[in-house]
Amino acid sequence: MPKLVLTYFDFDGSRGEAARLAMHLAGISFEDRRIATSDWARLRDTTPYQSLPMLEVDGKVVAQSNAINRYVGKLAGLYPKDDWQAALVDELMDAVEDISGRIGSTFALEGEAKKKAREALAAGSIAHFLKQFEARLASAGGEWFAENRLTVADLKCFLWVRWLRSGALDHIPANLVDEQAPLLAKHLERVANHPKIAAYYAARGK
Ligand SMILES: N[C@@H](CCC(=O)N[C@@H](CS)C(=O)NCC(=O)O)C(=O)O
Repeated sequence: MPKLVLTYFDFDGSRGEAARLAMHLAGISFEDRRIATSDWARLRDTTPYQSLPMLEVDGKVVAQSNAINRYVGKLAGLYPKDDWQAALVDELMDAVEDISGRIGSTFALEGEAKKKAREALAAGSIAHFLKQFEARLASAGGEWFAENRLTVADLKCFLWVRWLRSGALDHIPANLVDEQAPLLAKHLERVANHPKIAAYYAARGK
């Protein structure tokens, strides 16, 4: 196994977390380098695209969360070998990036402008993506997004849905997931209750 160092911000979610979970699930040892947001300005230009996560593999660097998820997913046995199943995993992970980016663009807004943008997203793109993810899940058998087993796609979706459902996003109702996509809410519980994932967050006090 190569020497792995995953660099991401010091929180238990978003773009760096699926790779952490995948390595944890597979028992792959890695350095979990968590950086303080106060250090970010200094580190920004040392990363390939001025963003995190990034993964060092025997001293070489790869960036972009989904590239990292695929690479780590292969090491962890959580990425399909079958090309079609792999394409389903890729589709889901890229779609989560699309909708996360749309939500992310509202962070720069304030006051009424933020409220309007978030309410429009909740009623529009977020509702649409939730229903689409649910349809994809249903067509893959209802439990997992590909291969009838947990893959990095399930981890990526779980983290996004958990974020939406946490109520952390002003003007986006925490009950949107349950209202729009009950199958996805069940999927979240399925992933959260995976014994190793539940134990991981319990150990982190989350
Ligand atoms: N497409 C990139 C997006 C990366 C990204 O925007 N990461 C955020 C953290 S989740 C970041 O680095 N923000 C700091 C900044 O943009 O200055 C990926 O999937 O890795």
